[in-house]
Amino acid sequence: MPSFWRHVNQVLKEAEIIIEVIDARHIKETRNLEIEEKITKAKRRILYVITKCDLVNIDKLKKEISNLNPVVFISSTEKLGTTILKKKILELSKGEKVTVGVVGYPNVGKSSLINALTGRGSARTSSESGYTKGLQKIRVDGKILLIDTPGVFPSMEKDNLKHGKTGAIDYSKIKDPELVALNLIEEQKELIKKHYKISKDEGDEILEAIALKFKKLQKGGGPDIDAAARLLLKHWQTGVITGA
Ligand SMILES: Nc1nc2c(ncn2[C@@H]2O[C@H](COP(=O)(O)OP(=O)(O)OP(=O)(O)O)[C@@H](O)[C@H]2O)c(=O)[nH]1
Ligand SMILES: [Mg+2]
Repeated sequence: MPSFWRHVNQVLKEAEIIIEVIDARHIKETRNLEIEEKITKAKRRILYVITKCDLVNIDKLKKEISNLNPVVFISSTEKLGTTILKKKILELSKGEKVTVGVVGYPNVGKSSLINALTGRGSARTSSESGYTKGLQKIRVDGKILLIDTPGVFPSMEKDNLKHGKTGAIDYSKIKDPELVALNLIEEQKELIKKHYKISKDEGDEILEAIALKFKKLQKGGGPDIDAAARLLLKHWQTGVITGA
């Protein structure tokens, strides 16, 4: 069994409530239905936490996902929603002491969420995906104990496009940045054009304009599309481009 499933199974054993952390910019893509099924089978309570809400229009988002329940909206960087989340956890535990597992795709913001809850840098974070390696237990207060976990994909999922877009695969490690970047541009065209102040409409023209803007040039002086694509993915993954 791959080690990440061992971790997930361990957390399912120890925690009464499981928080599934989901990226507000990629709700569908960062929901892990396989883990959700395991949570249900283990008869654990699931609590959906939508994070990175500082990067989206929250009112629009709330309308889009009225189907997730119970759900809490968070921004770890701006420490928004943390009090509501603690309240929700205690509501689910009926005020009793509780252990809460924090699971989700790589790089969605699990460790940052834990730090926002404790108010300390207790869980180590990084913009690099796959940063958290083992389980780490972190106490929030007398009642709530959290378990940080390494990010997991559904076991059969090999979707490089999606993983590159969501940051589950780090921008520095994406094999075909141009393809992933073009896909992201198709999905977020207006946001990206606005961010870089580009008026072009075609994906390849937009990448070219980014290359010129940031002086990503080949030896001959032409635009380095590969480098521009990687830069766009870096900006997207690290939250430089915001739709809030
Ligand atoms: N804008 C914004 N960025 C965030 C937020 N939460 C996390 N991030 C960023 O997302 C990246 C990943 O955060 P982590 O907390 O390390 O994510 P993780 O899910 O623990 O990642 P792994 O351990 O690698 O699976 C970091 O660059 C964080 O700064 C948030 O609420 N808003
Ligand atoms: Mg982590």
